[in-house]
Amino acid sequence: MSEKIVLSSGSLGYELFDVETQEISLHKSRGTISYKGANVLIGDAVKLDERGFISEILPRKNVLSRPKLSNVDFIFVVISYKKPAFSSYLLDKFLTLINSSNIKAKILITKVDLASNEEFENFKSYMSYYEHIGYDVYYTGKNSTYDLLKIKDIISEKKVAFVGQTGVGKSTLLNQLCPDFNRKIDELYINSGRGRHTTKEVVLLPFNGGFLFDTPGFSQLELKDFKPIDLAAYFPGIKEYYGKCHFVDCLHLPNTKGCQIEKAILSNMISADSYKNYCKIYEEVKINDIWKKKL
Ligand SMILES: Nc1nc2c(ncn2[C@@H]2O[C@H](COP(=O)(O)OP(=O)(O)OP(=O)(O)O)[C@@H](O)[C@H]2O)c(=O)[nH]1
Ligand SMILES: [Mg+2]
Ligand SMILES: [Zn+2]
Repeated sequence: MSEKIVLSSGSLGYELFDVETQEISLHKSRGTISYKGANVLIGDAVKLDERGFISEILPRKNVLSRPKLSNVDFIFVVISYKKPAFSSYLLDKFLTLINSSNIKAKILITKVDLASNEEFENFKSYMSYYEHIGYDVYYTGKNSTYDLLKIKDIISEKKVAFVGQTGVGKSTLLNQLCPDFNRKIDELYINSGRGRHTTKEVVLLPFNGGFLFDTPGFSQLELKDFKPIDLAAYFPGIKEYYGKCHFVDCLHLPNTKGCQIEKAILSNMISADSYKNYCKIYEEVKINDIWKKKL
């Protein structure tokens, strides 16, 4: 029997896509099946038994822990220029999480139509730092195609996930790429500080010989399983210096003797903004770690 890819999950079972016939069908799993401790994930390749039950999860190429999905070729971290306001802190945090899963990330800035020409030019030059440290940056917005065609080109025949804060326009972008997706989109609601998610579950959409993941946005992102000492190994721009400081247990905090990071900031190789984010996220990870040890 040919391989099937898990597109979505619901009360009736899993929607599976047959790679050979391109047909979609609904199947349940026989009992609880798992691979390396995780049950069926959207993106998994699975096998069916003779009665049509999912009986095996094939080895995964990778897994992203939040949102939970598997087997991506790369991930677009989606951040809006405005509404919600661009935050390099969130961007750095998300890139760190993806780097720790050993998945390639690209950056996608939405809603650039809300910037004046001058603001857009300034913003692009701010984002050139991220290009400099190895991330491709793409722009989209309403009323113009911006980088939409380039995006269409690089996602063809690939498995690509769009992840990011709620309301940044992930589902809108998927509809721009393919109106037939008919993804539900909504205004961003802020009720007592918490965003309301329009997309509720991870789904995989077949597209141009590949697949696209639409994912629910988050309102808060925690790096739960990180050790403070390891943060630098995954942090964008800083990871390249990991292990190069004078002391092997260097935490790269301000005024640390022999720290290469400080030197790199002085020579503009690491941005001061990103370093501020590193210090802030370091404190969060440290507090999380202390709580974990107490539990
Ligand atoms: N001006 C402008 N508005 C946009 C753009 N993209 C999306 N929006 C608006 O932003 C709001 C949220 O869009 P969604 O596509 O639902 O956002 P999402 O990221 O899928 O949100 P969740 O599903 O909750 O994670 C909607 O009102 C969209 O019309 C854009 O490029 N420019
Ligand atoms: Mg959505
Ligand atoms: Zn250091």
